[in-house]
Amino acid sequence: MKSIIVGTAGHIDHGKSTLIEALTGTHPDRLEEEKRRGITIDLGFAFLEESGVRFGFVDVPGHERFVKNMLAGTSGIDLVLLVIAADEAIKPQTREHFDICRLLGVKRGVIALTKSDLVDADSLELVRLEIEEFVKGSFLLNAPIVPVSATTGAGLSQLKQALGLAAKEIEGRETGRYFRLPIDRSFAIKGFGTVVTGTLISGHVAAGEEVELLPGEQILRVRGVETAGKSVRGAEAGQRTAVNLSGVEHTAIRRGMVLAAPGRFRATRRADVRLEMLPTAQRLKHRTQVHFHLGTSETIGELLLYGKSELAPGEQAVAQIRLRDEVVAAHGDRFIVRQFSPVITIGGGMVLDPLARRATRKDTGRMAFLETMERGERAEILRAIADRNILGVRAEEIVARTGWQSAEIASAVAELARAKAIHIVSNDPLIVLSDKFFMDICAKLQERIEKFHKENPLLPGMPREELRASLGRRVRTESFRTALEELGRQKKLVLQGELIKKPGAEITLTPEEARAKEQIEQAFAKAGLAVPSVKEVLAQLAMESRRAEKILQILLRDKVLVRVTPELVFHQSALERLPGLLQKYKKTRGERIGVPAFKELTGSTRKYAIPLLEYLDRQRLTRRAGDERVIL
Ligand SMILES: Nc1nc2c(ncn2[C@@H]2O[C@H](COP(=O)(O)OP(=O)(O)O)[C@@H](O)[C@H]2O)c(=O)[nH]1
Ligand SMILES: [Mg+2]
Repeated sequence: MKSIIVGTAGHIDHGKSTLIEALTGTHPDRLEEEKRRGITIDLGFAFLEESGVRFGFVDVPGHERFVKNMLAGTSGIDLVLLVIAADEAIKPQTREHFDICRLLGVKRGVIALTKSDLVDADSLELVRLEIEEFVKGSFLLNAPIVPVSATTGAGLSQLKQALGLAAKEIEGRETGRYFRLPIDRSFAIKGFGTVVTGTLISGHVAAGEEVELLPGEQILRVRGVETAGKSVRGAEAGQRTAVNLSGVEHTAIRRGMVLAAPGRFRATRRADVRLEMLPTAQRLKHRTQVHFHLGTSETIGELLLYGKSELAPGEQAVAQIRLRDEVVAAHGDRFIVRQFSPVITIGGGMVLDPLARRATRKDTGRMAFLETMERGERAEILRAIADRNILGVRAEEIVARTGWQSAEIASAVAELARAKAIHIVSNDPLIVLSDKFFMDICAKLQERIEKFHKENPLLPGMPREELRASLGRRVRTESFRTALEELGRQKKLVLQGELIKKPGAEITLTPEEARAKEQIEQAFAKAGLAVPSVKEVLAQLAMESRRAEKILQILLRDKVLVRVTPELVFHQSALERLPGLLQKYKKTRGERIGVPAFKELTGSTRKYAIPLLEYLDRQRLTRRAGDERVIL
């Protein structure tokens, strides 16, 4: 069954609350003060099943002092029931409520011409004409105008029929979207604990699920769900919903907060918006303070105009709103702005970027970006987001900016990756990087390697970590890794374990260096196991020590020489003899060998015997056992 939220609208005393009671049997005024004074102050609720539709009614106050409560109720509605008393016709809050519905993007409505029992047929016809003129060119252009009387019951069945027909034409909400419930009430029920209510504007919620309370990012568990006063397993978009929560005091939750699917929405103090001024508003200057209403929340904000000093009545512009308090805003959300003082509705609009950056003159790409956010296809939007994020964009940021589902993100990512407009630098979690930043990284990596070879002709390549560090923090490790792999695949760089080098980069020695290399090798080869110190060998070369040290490094890297201790280096041919000697010893004299026997076997002194035995232990050719070694 379809669920539709109907909001009343209209001037005070035009019969909104009475009409809701006549339609549903429930009088929506619930506060003591409302009953005493006979006026609606806050939102009231009632339910009706009619023509195969579940209607949830939100009755709003008509009094000009309580428009802010009206706004909290109207933000989630599918259909407006505009109430106009036949004996009074159009009054100030008829206009203001109508403007608000238009600015909030309400698409359909039914007009009830109430108190029809108080006027004659000619007057009724006159008011009808006045109303037709009033709604000309608006979303209510073809809305049915139904004369009714709550007193006599006249017209009520026609009104129900008109509501049923309008409901059929309303597109069902997408229940597959992320759950979001802007909260309008929070209270405690004995034996149940905290209950919050609101209009479920997207997705669905069920008992047992985890939800996030925003602002504040608190994760809570749903104990139970009610709609239309009945306990249900779950509720979906388009239903008035009460949620019983555990783990939170009802006093910690206020109207304006939001229950949402965990991790999908973010609270913000700054948003870029499309702003529309009412024709009746005054000129709006850059940096004007306003009251800002979005969802059920209300706060104070400052409007910054981009490239304009003021906005004329009836004009539209892209602007930034800076808020005093955090609100939960998503792409496409509607909002209302009211003049700071006296408080009247002056305009409204739509959120384009809920996570807007601080407005700066330097940011020349912002207008084009917001244009894309407003009108672009998904892939264009994702590309625009990626192009403004040098670090790359994570999936959760895409969701917070756009509200897209995983499959929608995946298809936009796939399309852009195929076109090489973005690169997927990590799959889990998903991180994408714009091609322009990716290419920058590739160019930098090649440049750094080029420079490294130039400055270090005797080193085979640059250690990976050193290369990573040279890029700084503006490059994610994931981006570095992906760019490096790509350059490797394209054979622009060679990845050799922990070393990165240019293809064909060979260490070229000058004749002098080649001679030095030969000398070093010979010195160790001749020495056998009684090697001289490294210092001594290098000192004999006619070359400064830094360069000589590098040549030694080449010999060590090529495993011509082997470093046994920091001070002791042996020629590989000398060490190669040891396993054979040990095996022979084992055969003739047993598997155990002491230090003196080892000295004798190898013809070395104690100075060398101990480091060599430790080296053999490390090589697992021997194992220490007390003062002796076991030959393995
Ligand atoms: N004669 C007559 N009076 C009505 C009708 N509907 C409402 N009223 C009266 O108008 C007054 C205001 O109604 P109410 O529903 O509180 O108006 P609201 O402020 O728009 O909610 C009350 O005294 C109602 O009894 C109607 O159809 N006929
Ligand atoms: Mg009322």
